[in-house]
Amino acid sequence: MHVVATAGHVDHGKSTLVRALTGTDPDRLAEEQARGLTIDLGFASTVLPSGEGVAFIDVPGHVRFLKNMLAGVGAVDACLFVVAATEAWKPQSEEHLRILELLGIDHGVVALTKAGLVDDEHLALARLDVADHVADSFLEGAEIIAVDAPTGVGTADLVAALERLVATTPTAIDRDRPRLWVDRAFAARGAGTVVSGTLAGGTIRVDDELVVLPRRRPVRVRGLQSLHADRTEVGPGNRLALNLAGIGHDSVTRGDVVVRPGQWHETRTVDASLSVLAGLTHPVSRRGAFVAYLGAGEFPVRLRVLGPDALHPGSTGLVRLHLPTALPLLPGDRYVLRESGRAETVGGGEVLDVDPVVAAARARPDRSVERVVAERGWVHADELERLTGEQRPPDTGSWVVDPAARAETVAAVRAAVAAAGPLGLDVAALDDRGRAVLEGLDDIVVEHGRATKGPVVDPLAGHPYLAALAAEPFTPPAPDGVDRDELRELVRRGLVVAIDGLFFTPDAIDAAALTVAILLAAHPKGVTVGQVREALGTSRKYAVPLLAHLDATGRTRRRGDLRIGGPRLTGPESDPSPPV
Ligand SMILES: Nc1nc2c(ncn2[C@@H]2O[C@H](COP(=O)(O)OP(=O)(O)OP(=O)(O)O)[C@@H](O)[C@H]2O)c(=O)[nH]1
Ligand SMILES: [Mg+2]
Repeated sequence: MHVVATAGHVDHGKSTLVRALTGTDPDRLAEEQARGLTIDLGFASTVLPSGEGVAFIDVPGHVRFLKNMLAGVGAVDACLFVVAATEAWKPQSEEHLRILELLGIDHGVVALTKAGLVDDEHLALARLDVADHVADSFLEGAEIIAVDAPTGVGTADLVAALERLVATTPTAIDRDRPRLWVDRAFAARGAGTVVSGTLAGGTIRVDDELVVLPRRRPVRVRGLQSLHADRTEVGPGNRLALNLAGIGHDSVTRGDVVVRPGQWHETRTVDASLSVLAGLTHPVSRRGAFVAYLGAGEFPVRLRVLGPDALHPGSTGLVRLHLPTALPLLPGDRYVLRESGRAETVGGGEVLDVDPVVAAARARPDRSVERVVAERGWVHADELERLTGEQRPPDTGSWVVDPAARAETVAAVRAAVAAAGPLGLDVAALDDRGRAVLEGLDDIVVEHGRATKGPVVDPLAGHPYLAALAAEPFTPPAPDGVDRDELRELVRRGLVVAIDGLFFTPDAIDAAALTVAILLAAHPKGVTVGQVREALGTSRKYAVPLLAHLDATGRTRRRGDLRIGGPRLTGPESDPSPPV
């Protein structure tokens, strides 16, 4: 289903057109019937020949009822823009177009009504006039269909244009986060409280436990209807009537919101963009009594311009809005701003931040999730979704953390572990963030609830050449097939010792030194290369360079053909030999 709102100046034929298209008179109030004037929103639907369902929200054109018009257009996909050929472009044609544009509606078709009351030349001029006025708006290039209700001329063309319109209008997105702004609430005989609205963001089912905001009244869905048919579930982008248990019809009103509990950040302060209408005759500053139209509601707001003191007509800036009650809002929600004192539409924009944490003097809101994270440093992933509508996987515990804030905590944890010394730091002494960071630190070991600095793990420690050397410590294999850079790095890190083009592990050299020490204990006058070679079970090819290395590192000394202990030789009882 697509939901299409009418728009246009008073008396231009919106309701007549809806009745012609659906067979239902959207003017349901007795007063509307008597005065031939739409006062409040009207609803009617039809199924197009293509099989697509279209629900119309018929809005009043009279400027006095503009707030009712605003309640109806907050969640629609597209518009049926009505201009009477007899009068052409009028003030509320302009105002409605601006409002739709501020609300981000970007699909529509234009009906040039009362075509039978003007001659062809006049009709052609009216068409040019309309095309002129919608240029540079979302309706630029939209189809303009001349219709005449009494004779039915043009109705079939309009139906065809509506089919093309709904075919090109994207269907509503299901984010599993349903939100229904209530545009009607009433008591239905035998059913109790019924609220209706245009559903966005997700599906609502019978028996769902929901909450009515801002009063936070828990309710249960007793039944639901769409297009007058009972349903067990209704998805986003549909008109929906909810029969609610748990609330009296006088406790819920237009502008209230029905949502799932726990899915929304309820806010009384938002940062938003504000595009000031070019036709305004004065700048917008904090002075003035403003009303914001959000969803189907009308809320008196206090406003502060962020940055400059005032925003000039035709410009776009940033504002902070203070609401009278907490509402379930998300970045991307659109609003229209009116000044109640002057009864004029000032402009409107997009919610950018539903929980500003930076002081107004410094706040520079935008839609970026990274900004929200950076301004907080640490934010729980589920909270971040409530604040932005976006899902980001947590990177530290259950948090999404700004890199700078994480680095700060990592440094603090490392310092605390270092200060705790060899006994280690009691992990319970860290806060949740510190513990979450600890889990990701490779250089810190947690045992029995205490964190200590762990051994430095060398990424090359598991290198296969090391294993090959360890298997044959005194007849070490040549480094065939070992990457030259890796070999150089193994040597640089001391994992491998290079001696005259041969490679040994440091353990092999220590073991050779120990073997020499043991031999010397039995032969205090000295040992020959042959004795050492035999003791190590190797050949001269390896024994000679090994002994040369022991000489060079002070563990043995040459005396003629013999080796005696050097100053650094460690004996079998691990007593250093006395210097000779
Ligand atoms: N001749 C002719 N009269 C029309 C046509 N469309 C509407 N009218 C008449 O114009 C008058 C106003 O029509 P509505 O449909 O009530 O106009 P509206 O735009 O809904 O008016 P508001 O809701 O008050 O803004 C009624 O008397 C209609 O009969 C048309 O195409 N041709
Ligand atoms: Mg009407």
